[in-house]
Amino acid sequence: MFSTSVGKTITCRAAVAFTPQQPLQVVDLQVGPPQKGEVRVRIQYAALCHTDEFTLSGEDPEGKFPCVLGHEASGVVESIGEGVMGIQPGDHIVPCYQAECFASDRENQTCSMCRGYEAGKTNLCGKIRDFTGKGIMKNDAHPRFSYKGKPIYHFMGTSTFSEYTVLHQESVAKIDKSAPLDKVSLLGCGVSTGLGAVCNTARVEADSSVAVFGLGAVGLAVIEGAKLAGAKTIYAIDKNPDKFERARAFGATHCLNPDDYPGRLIQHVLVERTNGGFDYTFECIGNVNVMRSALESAHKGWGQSVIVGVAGAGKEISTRPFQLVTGRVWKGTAFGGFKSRSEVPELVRKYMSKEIKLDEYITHRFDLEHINDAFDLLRKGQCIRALIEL
Ligand code: NAD
Ligand code: AHE
Ligand code: ZN
Repeated sequence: MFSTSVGKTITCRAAVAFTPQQPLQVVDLQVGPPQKGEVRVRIQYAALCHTDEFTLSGEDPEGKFPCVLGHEASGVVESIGEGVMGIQPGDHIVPCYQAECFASDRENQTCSMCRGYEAGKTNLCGKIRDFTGKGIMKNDAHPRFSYKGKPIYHFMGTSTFSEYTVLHQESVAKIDKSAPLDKVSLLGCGVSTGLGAVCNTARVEADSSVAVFGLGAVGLAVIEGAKLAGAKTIYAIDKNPDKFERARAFGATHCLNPDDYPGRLIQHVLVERTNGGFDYTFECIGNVNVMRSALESAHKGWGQSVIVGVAGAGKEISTRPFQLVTGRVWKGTAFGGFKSRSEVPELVRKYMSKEIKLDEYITHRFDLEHINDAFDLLRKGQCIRALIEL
């Protein structure tokens, strides 16, 4: 199907972020062939996550421009480089910004975080992270993208707002070919993150009480996960009341807008209303003040608060240490603690057997030429997941 392009540079349409805070430009981009350990993929669908908008805003200290954004997607393998194990042209895949390395041969050793005892402690992989953070590939420390002869950087090791992208094999989760590629693209970030924050990071138990701050796709997935875990009470908190109907449909038992309590700290309102606070709270916004509210809404003695949202450059969290001395636990999560390449295929299976939702998160669809309209909707809080069809 792709035989004519193998080993050659492909020219394709891609949305390039040339400078922060400016609309993406859809241009003809050159995508080089995959080198050793790399996989070139025809991206089929890419959703917008708040992290794409956050990076475009210039707030991410790691943001490197010009770049191709996008990290929540699905596609089909076009070609593979030398030494790639277990992935073939034609395979259906989900790119994984959070990599995972496997020991497949002597040359391809696992990193210390994916190996042995440590592997049970974290889903973070150290194999390619230094390179993906710099927007380049590990093999030669250069990007595979170029425009008018100048390099264009990768983003989060994925860069999915392009018809073709090149991934490290450590960032490729091979999935069931019968899964609908539009829906399962969401498992590359937001939905997996929210579900995993509940079941892996917090380990919410049946009958517990949960508060979710921020009702985008990530917050909704936390609600879905909390309902699946059997939580008795699920508070959904957002400043945009348009988000409440969907939150209730996902399983929220109470919805609350902090703006309805002027002059009061929302944690005080919540602690009062729940007779002491929640067993588990989740911040799904990226606002350090809300992170504090979420921590201080957790119950004295045992309440856990999980930071999921990504805060801008220079932002710091604070609370009175007494909040922790008196038993609250403050945690964070990346990709919901899931080991990407091993566990994304299992999440796909759960979707196929109707154990988890995906369709309900997709509110809009655009072609690549209209990707800036999707960014506008996200900024205005009018979409959950907008899918770009490539
Ligand atoms: P989103 O923009 O769709 O949703 C954010 C929600 O927060 C919106 O509904 C908005 O109205 C609400 N909100 C904003 N300010 C608020 C405030 N002060 N009080 C209450 N509600 C407020 O975003 P998303 O795609 O769901 O992502 C959520 C966050 O999670 C982002 O920060 C994103 O970068 C981060 N994220 C983290 C991970 C991870 O692995 N840790 C993965 C995916 C996304
Ligand atoms: N680069 C930023 C932080 C960005 C960040 O925290 N990213 C999340 C994923 S957001 C997905 O939508 C994450 O999982 N980070 C772990 C990692 O290894 O990147 C900064 O502040 O420097
Ligand atoms: Zn994301």
